Order: sequence, then structure tokens, then C-alpha cells
Amino acid sequence: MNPTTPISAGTRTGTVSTGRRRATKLALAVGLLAGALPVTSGAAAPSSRVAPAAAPTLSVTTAVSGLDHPWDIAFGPHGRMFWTQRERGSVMVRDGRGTRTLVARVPHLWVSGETGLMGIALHPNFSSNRRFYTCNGHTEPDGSHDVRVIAWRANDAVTSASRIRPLVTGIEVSSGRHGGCRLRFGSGGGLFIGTGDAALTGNSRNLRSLGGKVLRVDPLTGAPHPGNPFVRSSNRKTRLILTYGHRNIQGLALRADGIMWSVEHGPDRDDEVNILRKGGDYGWEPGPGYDESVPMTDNSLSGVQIDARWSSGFPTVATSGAAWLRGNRWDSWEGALAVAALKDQSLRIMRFNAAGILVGVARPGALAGTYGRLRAAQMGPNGVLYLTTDNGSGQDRILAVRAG
Ligand SMILES: [Ca+2]
Ligand SMILES: [Ca+2]
Repeated sequence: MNPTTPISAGTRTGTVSTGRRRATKLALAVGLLAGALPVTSGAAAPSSRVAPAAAPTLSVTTAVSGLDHPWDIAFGPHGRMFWTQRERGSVMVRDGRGTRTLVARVPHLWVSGETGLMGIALHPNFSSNRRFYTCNGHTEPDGSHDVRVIAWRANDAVTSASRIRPLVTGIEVSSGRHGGCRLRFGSGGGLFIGTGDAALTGNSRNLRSLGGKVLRVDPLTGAPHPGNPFVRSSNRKTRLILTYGHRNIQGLALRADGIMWSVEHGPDRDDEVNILRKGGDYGWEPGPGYDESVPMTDNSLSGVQIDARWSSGFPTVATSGAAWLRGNRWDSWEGALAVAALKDQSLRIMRFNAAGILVGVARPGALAGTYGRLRAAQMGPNGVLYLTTDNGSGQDRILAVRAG
């Protein structure tokens, strides 16, 4: 396959975009108790009526306070919670007894605009190999920058960590705008890396750039995942690509069926939630001079573009991290996607059916405008959802959200 030619996504689902239609009636039916908003959906209308379902009552507590731009969260054995702080470049761990430890500080950190220390993910075998991964803006000795993924190994007590190696380097940057970078493991053990387009024209759909992509790599070697669509390409970067045509991936979330979903920022309209399909083109291609007055999914581009499963319409709300809700205390929201939003300062609960079609969106009042900007979402032990705030000035927190 010619790696420079956008491919047709043969795995596209059966949904046919019928344009943006308001799902007001449905949203009202689903979210009677939860402050549901009318939403626009880039996907087709639901194929069947969904009975109104009672939303769970939420309680929100502060798990950790006194933080500064906590960007991502991960959970390890024995109740350990990891988090990153974007500007401080610190990887912190709180153990099961509540003791907080600085485990690592990223060297040569480059903090600029939206870029700094961002995503974190623990290897699925962390309990035996102690490996984890971070993604950060980096400064080279010559003063140049990139975004890169670093592999770390923690000591047995998980009180310190040493760098094993940079796993993926050369993710393009410009000013620090649209730096990505979320890390999550897939069901097959590959490490997914969601990147931003660096606010540069010509990255997103260019298969020789790592910007505006979802990459998938072997977490031990950094080699391309053997199932990647362009794995036989002669180009190092092309081989790492799973999907392309993204603007700025802020969320990745693995559904229980093993399918990875992404969350992206739109320009002035159309934040998106997408199902990731191998080799898929998600249709973002800004014009010369980074002209953003183009659709988030531009179907007029060559080849087939994959439509979003949810989009914000106008204006954007700046959707960021996302997690699938697990545990029966979530009641009718079990299996729904919880999506944090920065600009809109709220959490959205998006319910999709097994085919990935949106059936309802709720915006729980307990998390709407109460805590400022919400950055990360991650499920912890016992069916508790954790969120980070992103307001700065050392006032940020990690919130624990319990249902039932
Ligand atoms: Ca798109
Ligand atoms: Ca097209």
C-alpha cells in the first residue's frame, strides 16, 4: 500500500451520516433526572427508541488536593493511584494508605502552550514488570523540541522510578499548541498514543508525520504493532500509525468489547468522539496557513472519511479525557462513556449502543460548572470514576465520583 495515499477505511461501520440533526427529544427522554442537554450528533439517529432510564445519584469528593494541572491518572495494584502534572513534570503516586510520593520527574521537559508532561499508562503486567509510560514535550541539547513517549521502571516499593528509554520520539511540535498526548493500552497489549497535529497544516493526513494520529506500538521495544495498517512501509513513522486525520486527540478509552475510542477537540465547532478503525481517516485537513475553517470530518477529501459518533455542534466544549463507566452502581449509565470537558467545565455521560450509535447524553448537575475545567477521566477500583481539574495555581484536585 502506498503510505502517502489516504486509504479507504474498509472497516467503516454501517452508520450513514445524514447530516447534523438535533436529538433533542431523545436526550430529554434519557436524561430527565440528570440535567441532560439537547445534543447534536454527527452519527445517524438511533435505530430504536430507548426507554427513559433513571440516572444514578452522584456524590463527588476530593481525593487529592493542592495539585497543579494534573493531566492524567492511572491505577496500579494495591490501590495505588498515579498522576502526572503538566508543568511540574512530576509523576506522583498515592499508595493504598494515602501516602503521597514523587516517583519521577521528567528530565529535559518542555512546557509550552498545551504541551508539558501529559499522558501516563501502566503496563498491563505492571505488578510483575513495574513498567509504566509517560508522554511529554522534550528539549534536545541543541534546543529543538519534540513530543515523546518514555518507558519507565518503578522500584518494588513504587517509591521511585528510572527511565528505561525513550519509546517513541519525533512527534512533531510547533508552539506547543495541539500537543496531544493520551496513552492507553489496547486489549491486545499494544500501547496507543493519541497525538495532536501541532497546529501545523499538512500533519494530520500525512502518513510521514506522527502528528494528528493514533499510533500503536509494542510497549517493550517501541516497534510498530504487528497489526498496524502500514506496518510494511519503509518509513519509520508510517509504520507506527493506526489511524490518521485527527486534530488533537485528548482522550482514549477502551470499551469492554476491546474497541478503542477517541475524543478530540474541534476548532470552533464539532468536538468529536470517534470509534477507532484500523487505517481509518478521520477527515481533518486544515487549509494553507492552518486555516481551520474546514469541517472536523471533511467528507469531500479523497477516500472515505469516518464520521464521528458524537459531535458537539457549535460551539465546542473542549472535550478531553474519557472513561467507560464500570460497575452496577452506575445503574443505567453502566457501560456509558464519561467525557470530561475543559471549556464547558462539565462531565458528559454519553450512552452508545453495542453498534456504537449514540442513544443519549446527560450532563449531571453535580459536575457542571462546580469544579472548573475537567481534564482527565479514569476508572479506579470499586467502580469509582476519577477526574482531574485543570485550573492551575496549585488549586487543582483529583475528584472521586461515586454513583448510587
Ligand atoms: Ca473527524
Ligand atoms: Ca471523501
